[in-house]
Amino acid sequence: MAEIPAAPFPFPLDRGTVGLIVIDMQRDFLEHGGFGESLGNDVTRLQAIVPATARLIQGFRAAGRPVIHTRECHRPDLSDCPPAKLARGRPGLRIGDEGAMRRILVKGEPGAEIVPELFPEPGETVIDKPGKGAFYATGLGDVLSAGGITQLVFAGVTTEVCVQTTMREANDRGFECLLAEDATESYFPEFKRAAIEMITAQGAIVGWVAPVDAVLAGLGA
Ligand code: C5J
Repeated sequence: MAEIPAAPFPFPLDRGTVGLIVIDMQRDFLEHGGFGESLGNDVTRLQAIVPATARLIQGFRAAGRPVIHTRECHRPDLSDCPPAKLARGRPGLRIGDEGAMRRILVKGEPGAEIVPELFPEPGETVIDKPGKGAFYATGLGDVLSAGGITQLVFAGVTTEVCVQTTMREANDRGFECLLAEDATESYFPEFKRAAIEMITAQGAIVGWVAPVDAVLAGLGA
């Protein structure tokens, strides 16, 4: 056990049961010309966390702890995309439509893939998720229990949508959750700030927040 400096109070990192979950670091959200940018977002904000996220991933690999990646994407026939989700967004730029990186958020298309800098290594789990939360309609819960994981460090995008939703799902399932604050980002700085406040309020009501360096030091990486 290593106690790492965190907000709202130190996090008791268990090197034997902790895993890393990297949420939706996909080309369509991060790269110029992708879905995120086509909606008017500044993707450079998200690109800026790639180096810190890469260091975090390397630290978990070096410590021999699991790295789990997620991708928000749907089957080509969109049968796993509820009509209420499909109808959202800008007409012509919706899930399944043809975008600059082929069909938007469809499994197997270039835009749905993880950015090359953070690409999963062979043997690492990749969870394709139809929702914002990574537990909904996926095998994530089974993967974590099979791996004996009880603590999750979170990285990825966007802080207030898929990261926070998954953190809340994990918290409700009994996992101790810590968000790596410089390895997560939002298109909206005020939303990231607010999400971190929501997560850590009331004595870590959803979980803890700490910088990547503190997590790496705790891992002994
Ligand atoms: C969004 C995500 N924002 N990964 N997806 O639609 O946060």
